[in-house]
Amino acid sequence: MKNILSASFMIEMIRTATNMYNRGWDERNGGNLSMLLEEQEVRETLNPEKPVRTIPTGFTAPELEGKYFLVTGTGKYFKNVQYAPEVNLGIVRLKDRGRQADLLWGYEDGGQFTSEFPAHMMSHAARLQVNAENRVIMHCHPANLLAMTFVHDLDEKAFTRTLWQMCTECIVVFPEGVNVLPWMLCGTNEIGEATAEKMRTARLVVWSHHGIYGAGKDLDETFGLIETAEKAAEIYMKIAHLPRINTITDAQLHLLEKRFGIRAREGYLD
Ligand code: 2HA
Ligand code: ZN
Repeated sequence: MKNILSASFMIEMIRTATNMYNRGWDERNGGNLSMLLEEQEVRETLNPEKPVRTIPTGFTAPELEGKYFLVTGTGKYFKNVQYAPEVNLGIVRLKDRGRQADLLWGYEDGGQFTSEFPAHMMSHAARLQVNAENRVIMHCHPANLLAMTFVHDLDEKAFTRTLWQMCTECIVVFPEGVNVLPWMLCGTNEIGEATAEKMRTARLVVWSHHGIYGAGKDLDETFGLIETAEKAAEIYMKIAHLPRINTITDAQLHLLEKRFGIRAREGYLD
């Protein structure tokens, strides 16, 4: 059997968690990351019929039964993932209509998956309905997006339009815009359900005064989505207190739609 640490999904996961830490998006145990794995790639590295232990999930997600996920651990620091992946990450397979997860590898100190497991799994289920290629859910605490939720209107259209106006390529990267949740208690099924609902119409969901969720087909795409939104928020925070004498107009945003063959979220442009 192939060494699991040399599997491409593991290498990519470790690199991404490390990049996220280095960006300052994941202080202490902040943030969490999950990726849907193919059964075949899992079987190349371990025997799924021999679970280490079984962990209750606290929710039901029948559509995810039998699916495999590589997930960061609760209380674990992204900073440390590269040094001890077998402690900070785990591979689970959901069973019993999603109510339980067999641990197949990892969390070697007796730990378990992230406290945001409900938000991750419910978001996976929602995104898979929209696009069967979506495999990654990423949560982190980028400073400028967070800062923006204290000073900007939280209306989704207004928030999205501001981000689109901050860098020319934003509308190309996330034409569906960003959805926004008000402050909610994290780690609960309620915030998981609310996030998944928002994931039906956009791959980015801001958690006010907390952070952001991103979804995508792979780790690169998802990282890039959050990176682009965070760059736009950074520019906003640099200029928000200054008189704005120029902007990217709606007419220019329409030109970008044409040039890149994308469609902005219905009703978001004049
Ligand atoms: O502690 O980011 O939302 C990890 C988190 C919770
Ligand atoms: Zn968080």
